[in-house]
Amino acid sequence: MGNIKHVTTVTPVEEILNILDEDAGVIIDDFLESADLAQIKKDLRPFLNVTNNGQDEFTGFETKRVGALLARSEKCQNLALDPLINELADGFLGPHCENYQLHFSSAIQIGPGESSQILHRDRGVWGGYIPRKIETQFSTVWAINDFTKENGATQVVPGSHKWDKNRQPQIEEIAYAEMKAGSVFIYTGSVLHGGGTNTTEETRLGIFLHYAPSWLRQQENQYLSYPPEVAKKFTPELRSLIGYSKGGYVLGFFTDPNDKEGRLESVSPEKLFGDSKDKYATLATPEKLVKESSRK
Ligand SMILES: O=C(O)CCC(=O)C(=O)O
Ligand SMILES: [Fe+2]
Repeated sequence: MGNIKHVTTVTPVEEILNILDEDAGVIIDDFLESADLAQIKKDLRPFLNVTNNGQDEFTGFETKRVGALLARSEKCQNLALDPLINELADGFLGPHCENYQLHFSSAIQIGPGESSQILHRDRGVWGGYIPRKIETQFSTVWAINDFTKENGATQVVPGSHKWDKNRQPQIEEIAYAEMKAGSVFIYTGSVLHGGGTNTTEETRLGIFLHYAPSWLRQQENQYLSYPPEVAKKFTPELRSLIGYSKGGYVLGFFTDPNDKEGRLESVSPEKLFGDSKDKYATLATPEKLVKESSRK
């Protein structure tokens, strides 16, 4: 069976990033306290209870998915903003972008009797796979209960982010993200993976929070999941992470169509919330931008 390396919350960031480069998957053990897990379950239970199973093989006929997690669980906000995770996301995505953003949030509950999800590469959302130099997705899967091979632990093929497109894994190359509740599995956009088969009587619950460079379309539309009236209750840091910020000097600016005073004309979305912070306003000028781009 393929093998996923395990590290701890005190393993140096560089070491974890090196494992990700090599294997495209790693587990950080014992991250969350049991009180956090109980609270997350409590927060999400009402939504999971009323959500239907998936409608096709990919989403799983015995699998429930609940999104907009930041609006539904304060603990999930903490997960999205966790300093170690963000240090890793920054180390991983940072070389390819000025800013990264939250790309996707989903509680995925695999129920009894679910069969394996097809192995896939998440980066398929941006078009087919060809081995590329830039990895554009940093994904976290927080185990809310124990993940076991029997209850549907995520299958992953370590190292498959470097494979030719048509190479298929042998059974023994497939690993399972088996981990204790409170641990987090990190994987990246080009690695083959998929939900596992659940042969038990229990459900498997994971919180999926994915990050991507701010120059890419987000999988879960963050502006509709958290429209301004929801986002105004978030901290500026969280709003910025979901995309109410600029991703570069002129990337993602905002104009208020009702503004008759020129107050919110071509500004950073942060201004919508009365926060005038815009690091690009001082860091970049049109002249500098032209100079920078002509250098490339
Ligand atoms: O549930 C899982 O373990 C994996 C789900 C997944 O990879 C997906 O839906 O893209
Ligand atoms: Fe996936």
